[in-house]
Amino acid sequence: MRAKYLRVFLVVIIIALVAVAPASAANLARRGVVRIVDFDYLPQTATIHVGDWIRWKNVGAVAHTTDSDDLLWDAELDPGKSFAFRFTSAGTFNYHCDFHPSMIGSVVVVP
Ligand SMILES: [Cu+2]
Repeated sequence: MRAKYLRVFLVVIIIALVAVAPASAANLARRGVVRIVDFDYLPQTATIHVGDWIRWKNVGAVAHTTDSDDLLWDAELDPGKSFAFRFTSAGTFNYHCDFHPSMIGSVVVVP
């Protein structure tokens, strides 16, 4: 009798895990964060999926920008500020800081 309940319990657990796992993976893929630390984008290359967002957060002490090389987005970020952009097509999207030409980064968007 006890073994039967254990089997039922295990089946319920397995069904629950199968149902929940894909949803959790999808939620995790929905956004990426690039921290701007004087004077770098971290990570310098961020990889996400089509439809995901990237949020740039300036955690440094001076103002920076995130400017798409292809003019897709353009944001100035004072210390403590953030900006998010949604990528709706696959490809590699390079960007830079208008104030500091040595600061460059890229977002790789995969299908
Ligand atoms: Cu900068």
